[in-house]
Amino acid sequence: MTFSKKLFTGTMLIAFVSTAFAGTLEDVKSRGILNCGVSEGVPGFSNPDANGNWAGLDSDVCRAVATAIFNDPNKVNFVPLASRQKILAVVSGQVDLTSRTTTWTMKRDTKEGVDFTTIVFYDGQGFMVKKSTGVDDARQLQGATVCVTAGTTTELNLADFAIANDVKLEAVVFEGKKEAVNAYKSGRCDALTTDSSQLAAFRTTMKKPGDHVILKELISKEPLSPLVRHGDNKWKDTVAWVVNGLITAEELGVTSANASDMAKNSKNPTVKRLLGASGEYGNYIGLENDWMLNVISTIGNYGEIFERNLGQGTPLKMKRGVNALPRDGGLLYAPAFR
Ligand SMILES: N[C@@H](CCC(=O)N[C@@H](CS)C(=O)NCC(=O)O)C(=O)O
Repeated sequence: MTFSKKLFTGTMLIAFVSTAFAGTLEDVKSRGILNCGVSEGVPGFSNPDANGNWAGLDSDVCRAVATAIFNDPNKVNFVPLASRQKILAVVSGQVDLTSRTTTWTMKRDTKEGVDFTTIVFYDGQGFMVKKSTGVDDARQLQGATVCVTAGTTTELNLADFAIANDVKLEAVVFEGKKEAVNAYKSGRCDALTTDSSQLAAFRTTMKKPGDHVILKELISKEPLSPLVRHGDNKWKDTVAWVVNGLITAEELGVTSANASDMAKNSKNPTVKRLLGASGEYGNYIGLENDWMLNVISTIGNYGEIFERNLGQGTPLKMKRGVNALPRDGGLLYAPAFR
């Protein structure tokens, strides 16, 4: 046995309520606001700023969906969810969608009552350690204590990693990320593990970020995707095609600055479809035809969202890497907009 685990706080989620639902899109329209599940605070993804406004790539996906429906980015009720709640909140109808660093896995997709929409960020699980330890490879963590959050793929991958590499690790499991990060900060654990992008985000909150290193090796695939309740295909289409539209806009060079001009003047047939100047593409998903024009004018394309929240001008200074378009060497690829 190479892996042991301690559960620190034990509140388990109680059975979920099953409710009768109309179509989610119709519910959202008649409610007049989108209930969007986000994290409890991950800089760059979903994090309340000093004024309590949610900022980040995941929060911007919520705003993009609201703008597609209402032409108003403020028609979002942000619902902070701990990791354990992110699936249940969608299944029970507490939120219309969860946009919260959630990995698309087969079990979640097939057994847990949710559907994933489209990948917004390609991530992988990593480790952060204090520089002073001299550790530069996860296999050197022999005998280490590792802080981790409950209800995550992280917890499962850590166990797999220990078994596959015959590394003896002690997982110290916390209900919330705050507790896990604070435990690492206080020296309770030798390492902290989660999605590598989140480690980069949490490092910015350390007293001396330079004292901590994120090990290069990634031990898992974490394709992050917004998720909706299983079985409402129309709503799934709506959310998926808003994100696909953000990626397509970047491919086509449509930005917040030029979208309205391109809607009027572009001769490119794909641009015209995207911006509602030709075809009925908005109507296909129950929206107005200028849905993406409104989204891009207000929120920007995927590249603008990435740079604003995660890019070089932010404390995270993240490179696009695999989250670049294929023409720039990345994996971010939307299905065809036609
Ligand atoms: N991508 C993984 C991990 C997601 C995750 O969000 N993990 C922790 C990181 S410590 C977390 O809960 N972060 C944000 C929060 O608690 O609000 C999953 O889908 O399970």
